[in-house]
Amino acid sequence: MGILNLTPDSFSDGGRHGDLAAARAQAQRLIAQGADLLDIGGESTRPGADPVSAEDEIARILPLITALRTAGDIPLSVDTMKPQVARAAVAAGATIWNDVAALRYAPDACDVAAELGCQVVLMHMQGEPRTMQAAPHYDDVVAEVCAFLTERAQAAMAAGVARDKIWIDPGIGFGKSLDHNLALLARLDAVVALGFPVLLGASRKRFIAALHPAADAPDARAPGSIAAALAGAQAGVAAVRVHDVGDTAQALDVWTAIARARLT
Ligand code: HH2
Repeated sequence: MGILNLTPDSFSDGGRHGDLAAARAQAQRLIAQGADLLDIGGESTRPGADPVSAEDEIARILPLITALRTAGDIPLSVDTMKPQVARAAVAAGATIWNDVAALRYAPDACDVAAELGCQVVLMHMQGEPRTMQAAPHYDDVVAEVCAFLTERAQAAMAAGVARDKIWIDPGIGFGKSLDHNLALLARLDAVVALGFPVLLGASRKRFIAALHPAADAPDARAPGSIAAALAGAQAGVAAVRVHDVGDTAQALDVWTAIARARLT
């Protein structure tokens, strides 16, 4: 899953694809590099980010979704917490609602997901984006994230979302310390064992710089991001959400070939 943020302030690619022509060009680059789907976002969820109105978010993302839907058939995902934004994106041709709030942002979120009939990604986050990194705390992060994801999947299904439309995501970096992120990356098999396809989003995140201080700039974090993606592949995740699509695709192709050769 290639990341395309149409935000002025995303931690890695914020402000880079502001106008429609630049965003379309970036989408074409990600597709050429091997993306199987694109995740389009109009609000940054980085720690400390300022909230955006639904109207502004829709105005940022809709022209691109419409243009990409007309030009080709790559599946499109909309990265939003707001049912109103998901509704507009799906009407314009997105087929996946990627929700970092796991359908908790608005009281009608589960009902809207059911009504839209799209796929939905339920991500774990402790707290809310503005303050989530202040003092994250867990007694057992893996068990608590798994319990949360199970509860959210049940809530979605109780509202009428079909089981086979649900993805889950442990939410690397969302209300988590370095140790919490590492514990989750080490036990992705436990998340996979919950029985839903897992999306992993570790790309260019801050924990990489914590482990390798020379990677302070987000776009210097591709190698660490790829290491995390390979840990995901090893555990059986269904997709990785990444900025560096070409490099990640190359690493995954080699890793997959080695894994297959092991079986023959
Ligand atoms: N991470 C980010 C945003 N959306 N969605 C899922 N499902 N999983 C993630 O890990 C995830 C996500 C944060 O990264 P990015 O979009 O690059 O930055 P920003 O939130 O600043 O726009």
